[in-house]
Amino acid sequence: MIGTWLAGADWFWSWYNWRQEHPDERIPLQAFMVLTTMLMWYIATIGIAIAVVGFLLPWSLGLIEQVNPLLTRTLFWFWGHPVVYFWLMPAYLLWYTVLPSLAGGRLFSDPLARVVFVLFLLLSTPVGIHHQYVDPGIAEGFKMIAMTNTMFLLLPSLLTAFTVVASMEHGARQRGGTGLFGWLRALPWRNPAFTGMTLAGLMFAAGGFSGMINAGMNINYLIHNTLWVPGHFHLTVGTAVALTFMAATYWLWPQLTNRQLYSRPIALGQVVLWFVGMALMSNAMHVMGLFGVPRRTAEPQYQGFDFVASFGSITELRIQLALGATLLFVSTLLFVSNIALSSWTPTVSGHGHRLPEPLSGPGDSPVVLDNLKLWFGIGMVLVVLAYTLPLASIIQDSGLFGRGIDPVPAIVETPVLLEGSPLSVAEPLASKVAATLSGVIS
Ligand SMILES: [Cu+2]
Repeated sequence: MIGTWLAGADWFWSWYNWRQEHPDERIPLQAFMVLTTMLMWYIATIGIAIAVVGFLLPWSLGLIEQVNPLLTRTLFWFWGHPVVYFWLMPAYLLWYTVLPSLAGGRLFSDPLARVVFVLFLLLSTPVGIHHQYVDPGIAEGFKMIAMTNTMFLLLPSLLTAFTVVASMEHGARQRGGTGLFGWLRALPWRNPAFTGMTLAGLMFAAGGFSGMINAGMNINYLIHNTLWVPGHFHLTVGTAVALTFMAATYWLWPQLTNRQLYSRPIALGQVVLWFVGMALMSNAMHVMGLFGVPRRTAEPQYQGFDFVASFGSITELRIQLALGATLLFVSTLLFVSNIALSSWTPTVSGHGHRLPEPLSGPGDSPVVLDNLKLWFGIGMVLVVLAYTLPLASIIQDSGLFGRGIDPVPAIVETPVLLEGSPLSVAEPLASKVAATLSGVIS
């Protein structure tokens, strides 16, 4: 993490020097995206730095006797949500600045892209408590605030979907595409970099929908700690980010090395295989999660997963998951070997790719968008608003180093009120869901 801080310091130093020579110019879009991403990261890492340096390291060195688990969890999730934006924002950078040009067009709107990155800087961090909806010891109201902030985060993602698709449509029409949807056929689907990034963006939309379920405070209880959650992040980080980076490698590699790609058809097959494999794997994970299959537990030691629902049996879903994972593994091998073999292809010059100017340039947006100090300040204020009271009440309840209230599973040891009640935890959730479903269907 200190490495990332230093890398960021280097980029800010470059920006500062550039600013001295260009006092009145707008920050180039890609540099703006890098700088806002790093500002977001500086805010986000405060939480994990305090957790590790202040509590976990002293604890592991024997300097303190115990930590307050709720406090360190909260500091962890302070960082644990925005860390996903540390991966996602570079993918967004590629979708905004490289994808339109691969599609044969130009970015639809530079100002909208800046607004999106500012929104990510502001809203990524004050939402971490949405990972703690079932943590005892945090008042419901604070969870509600985290949920509201999280729902606002949908805005930059929806803006991105609009801007990127509009840019692609512009590109397709430049290439002779016509009709309401007919322009889709005019896109360069044989280009692995284009197809990979586009499929990644498509899967990110699906990930956004399952993310809304995760973020909803009431509906989260249905999927919390089930296989649904890994299903969700295989769409976001596992595809939106990973597939975009692989696709971008196919674009960047020839420019960095002046060598051709070893095989473009293999590259194209690789990105499609990733998409298909992930569609199977994450679909199976989502559905299994809905039926209560836990995450992090390979073989649940209790019964109830052998029913047949409208989606098929758990065994079928497991086969689907395994098939998807196998395709992903093959896809990974194809990617790595294709890039490795590209180290020996003949060198060719003329690979440099200049990105075209946006249709609506930075001049169309207010200068205040480039005021990084202002956005950083507002971001800090939002974090203080979102976290001061929850952290204060956690510390007030059990102290900086107190063990805190007992964790939830204690309730299983004393099932006084649960005997025979419909909420009995002695019976697996899945059979409850199955029973409810069959009741609904019949
Ligand atoms: Cu999150």
